[in-house]
Amino acid sequence: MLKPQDSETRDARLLDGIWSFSAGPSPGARPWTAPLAGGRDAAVPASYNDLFTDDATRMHVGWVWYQREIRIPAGWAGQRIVVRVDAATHRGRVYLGDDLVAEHIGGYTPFEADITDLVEAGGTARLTIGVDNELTNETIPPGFLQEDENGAVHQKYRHDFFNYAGLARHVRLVATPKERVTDVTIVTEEASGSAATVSYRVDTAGGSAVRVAIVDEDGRDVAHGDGAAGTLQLSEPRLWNPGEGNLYDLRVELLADDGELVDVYRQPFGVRTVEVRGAEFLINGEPFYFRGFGKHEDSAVRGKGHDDALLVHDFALMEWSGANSFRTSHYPYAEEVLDYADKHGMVVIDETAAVGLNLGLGGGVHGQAGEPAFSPTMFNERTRDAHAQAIRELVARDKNHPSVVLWSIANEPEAVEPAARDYFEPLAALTRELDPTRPIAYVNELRASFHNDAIVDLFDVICLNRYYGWYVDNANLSAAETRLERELRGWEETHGKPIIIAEYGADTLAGLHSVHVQSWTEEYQAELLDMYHRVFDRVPAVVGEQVWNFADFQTSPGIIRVDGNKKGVFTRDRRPKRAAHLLRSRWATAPTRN
Ligand code: GCB
Repeated sequence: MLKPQDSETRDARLLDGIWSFSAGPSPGARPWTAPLAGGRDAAVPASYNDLFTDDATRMHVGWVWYQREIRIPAGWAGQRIVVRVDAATHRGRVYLGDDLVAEHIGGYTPFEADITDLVEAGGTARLTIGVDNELTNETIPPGFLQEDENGAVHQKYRHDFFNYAGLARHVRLVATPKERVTDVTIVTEEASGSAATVSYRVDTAGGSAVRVAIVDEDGRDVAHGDGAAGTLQLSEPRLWNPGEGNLYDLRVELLADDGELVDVYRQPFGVRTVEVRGAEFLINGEPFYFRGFGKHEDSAVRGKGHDDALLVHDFALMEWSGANSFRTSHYPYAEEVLDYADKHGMVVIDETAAVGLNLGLGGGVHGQAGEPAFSPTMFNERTRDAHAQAIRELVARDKNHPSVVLWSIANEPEAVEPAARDYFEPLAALTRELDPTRPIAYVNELRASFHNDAIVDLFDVICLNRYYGWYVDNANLSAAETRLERELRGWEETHGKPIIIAEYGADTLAGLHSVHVQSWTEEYQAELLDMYHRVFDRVPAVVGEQVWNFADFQTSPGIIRVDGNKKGVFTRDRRPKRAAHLLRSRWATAPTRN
């Protein structure tokens, strides 16, 4: 799905702002057929949960409704007109007037509703978007409903971040020609300092001829081609590299028989290759070492609401700390985040929302698994179908981003049960089929180790989340160091693949200090990270370290979290803890690549 853009033939208008909002009416009440009863104001984009003061809205389970008037510009007559929703978490329905025009399941990928035949240029219409936040064992991510003593129903889930919901990203009104570019796929190969091959494929609606050109950053056309698919040669390309966000546009033009311009779309791309060779991760043929963070889309008031100011600031802090990469833990982030990563040469591990497919973990903490995770009554074929769809939509959305170098198809699933293999084998194969150019991974948790992980051989890179010194050997860093090194050497010897430590860290209360070895203090977090770094430097197969987490973030309430997870090296309002300075002294002096 192409990201909307303005061009000579296209127009995209943000519908951000204040919408009328109501939590609660079920679809049976048909709330879209009239102005929302009892509607109050809500901001888009933002999760709705923290906008208000009442717990009923914050902890609401089920449908909420957003509504506003839209006006179709008079100049859009004859165009194809759609409403584009960047994300509706976790299920969205779009109504124009009384008509259902789109439905989508999956909370972090975009969808659109074609309203061409329902609107008139210059006219107005009532737009209502219903959003359902319910999670079941057949959704991605999964969750379950629990009824309490008083009959009240609560949403429960096994992932460690608050179930923020609503319209947290942009909504747009978009006009394109009816004959149009519908998709663009770009693959760069054999990149070297002196030449690159750029293969492209353009999908279209209508029979117009396709003409393409590669446009460099100075706006010059540097290569041309004709036809819906082909290969272009680029001499002396400026490679996209970690720390060097060199980008080109593929300008795609559709031409009528008489040569008239029917549609124009500019697809940004970077020239780079990615490869796993032995225990190395190569970008443009050179070993790359990941330094950075697991992140969240999370901030006060907005919840998961996309915010350009926060985006710019988070990247500034990552660059300050010397990070060259991050993981979109634990769901696809807003498209603007990946655009910015492309432009700033930030390397991305792109993850689906498949988090919590594990009965032995609750919010990152080990519990007792009483029943198998992958079974007809728990995570089953329908869960896998939803997971496959999440992978399809992620790859379709993000395939052209040079920053994305690795797909992570799940975080911490149950990986010891034999049934996990039946579940993951087709998903790994699907990911490779959808994108043969990037390596794939799943992110592993402690209980599946190098000797009993039943799925790791399906993947190219070993991504490990490890909490020695926190959940295991808390306040005993020397025991933690021994265990960590022993385990990493086990992975190295058994599998011979590159290892990225995708999470390591400690909860830390900003402002808490001690001269003693005391968990939760700023000193302990810094010492723990320092210990991990010593071990990483001794194990050659370790090709990356991503600290958990970039910043403190909100979780569901519970006895192991104090107003959320405090493993951030920055606080939720982005002030550095002591560990941030430690990372800066380790990372900011290292070369961007190694
Ligand atoms: C994990 C999870 C992450 C949690 C983290 C923790 O392993 O992947 O989502 O937040 O542990 O802090 O417990």
